[in-house]
Amino acid sequence: GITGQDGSYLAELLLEKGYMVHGIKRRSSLFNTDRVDHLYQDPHDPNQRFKLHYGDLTDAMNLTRIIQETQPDEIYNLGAMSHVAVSFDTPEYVGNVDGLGTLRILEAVRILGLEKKTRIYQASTSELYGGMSENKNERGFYDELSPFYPRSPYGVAKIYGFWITKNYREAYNMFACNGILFNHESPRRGETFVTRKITRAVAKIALGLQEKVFLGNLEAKRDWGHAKDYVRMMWMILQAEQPEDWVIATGVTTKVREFVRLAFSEVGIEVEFKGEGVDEKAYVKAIDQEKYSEATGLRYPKPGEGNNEKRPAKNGLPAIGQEVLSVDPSYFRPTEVDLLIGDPTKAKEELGWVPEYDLASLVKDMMQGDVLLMKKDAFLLKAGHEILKQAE
Ligand code: NAP
Ligand code: F7E
Repeated sequence: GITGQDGSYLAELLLEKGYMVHGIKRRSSLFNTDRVDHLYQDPHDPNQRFKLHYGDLTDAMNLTRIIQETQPDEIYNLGAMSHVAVSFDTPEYVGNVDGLGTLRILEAVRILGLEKKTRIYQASTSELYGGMSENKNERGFYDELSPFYPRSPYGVAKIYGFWITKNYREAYNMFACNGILFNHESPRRGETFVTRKITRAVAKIALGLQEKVFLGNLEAKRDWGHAKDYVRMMWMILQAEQPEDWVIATGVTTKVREFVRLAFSEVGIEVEFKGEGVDEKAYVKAIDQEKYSEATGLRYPKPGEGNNEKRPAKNGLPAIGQEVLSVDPSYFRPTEVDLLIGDPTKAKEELGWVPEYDLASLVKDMMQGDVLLMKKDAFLLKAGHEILKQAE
């Protein structure tokens, strides 16, 4: 999973700590290493400390060979088809990669006789809880003892990964741990997860590159942290004295609707929501011109100069009254996880984990990243070039 969001941050962290990092990338018809290209090292460099191998979690022989060749001290299994909604479309594949893929790594380590040498981190997930309210602890959170009730093929596959990791720890005395991580985001988050979809769209709307965004369930609540904080904890889990399972979360839960509001606010745009259910929409209520200019580098026209009037905003700056969000039921899931909130007390008290980001600083970081990214598009368009139409 080195080419993914977490894999890229973890690779940076391990390199900083002096590790030799081996990662597995999948063969793809396009380059798929954008997130780690800045870490690339020439294989002819005698001091190479970052190396990518072709492989796949569905290929046991390939995994076994790579583990044999590299003899790792630590394995972080971050590889997965990680999109919950897509898992309803590709359930068998998800079972194979996210479930059996975990077994393939554990079994390879065992077959190669590396049980005592190699520590294993398994990327488990808050999706295991399924948001069942009766399963929260007495303080209203999910913790390491809360029962599981997965609500998607992704969650069901990951529960196999969780239990097979625990089983290999108990059966073969392996240092194999689950990190039960709640949602974590960043400027490198996959573009179709809700936070990144929002920050990309809001940046485009602010720059006049897009008129509105369509989302699904605005009522869903998630416990969102920053991926940088969470990969640090992955490393700490493998440095612990005993192999155990750990919940990593912020302990704060927020609705998707509120995330939208916060993202717009970062570029000085106040939005108001009107209507209910599938008819709910968001409109621009006010624009703080100073904040807008500071965030986008564009001057917002004064009243009377045109842009403050209600008008179709296509390829123009956002206007007061502009409809910037609609609900599209095609983004609803067959079964939804309504609310997630985690209790990271064990991680904080026993491993001394202290997250650096809260929700406000996470949204700021993501918005800054996406405004910068979309400004490149605006620049290209202005110069007469085409820009990619990447949306879902
Ligand atoms: P991500 O950005 O989707 O990255 C997933 C990684 O897995 C990518 O490198 C991907 O490769 C790789 N992968 C997918 N299928 C594979 C296969 N068949 N064989 C080998 N590699 C494969 O996910 P993330 O957000 O970094 O999350 C990392 C892990 O934590 C995942 O296991 C995820 O399920 C889990 N998790 C994530 C969160 C979260 O909020 N981010 C929370 C809890 C748990 P490509 O780049 O080629 O697609
Ligand atoms: O959805 C709602 C959606 O896709 C969050 C993965 O990293 O975290 C992630 O799974 C919520 C859901 O993440 C849209 O219905 C509304 O309630 O960003 P998401 P997720 O499903 O929580 C867990 C912990 C993982 O382990 C996973 O790997 O937002 N939502 N409208 C939407 N979601 C998406 N994607 N797109 C929408 O338009």
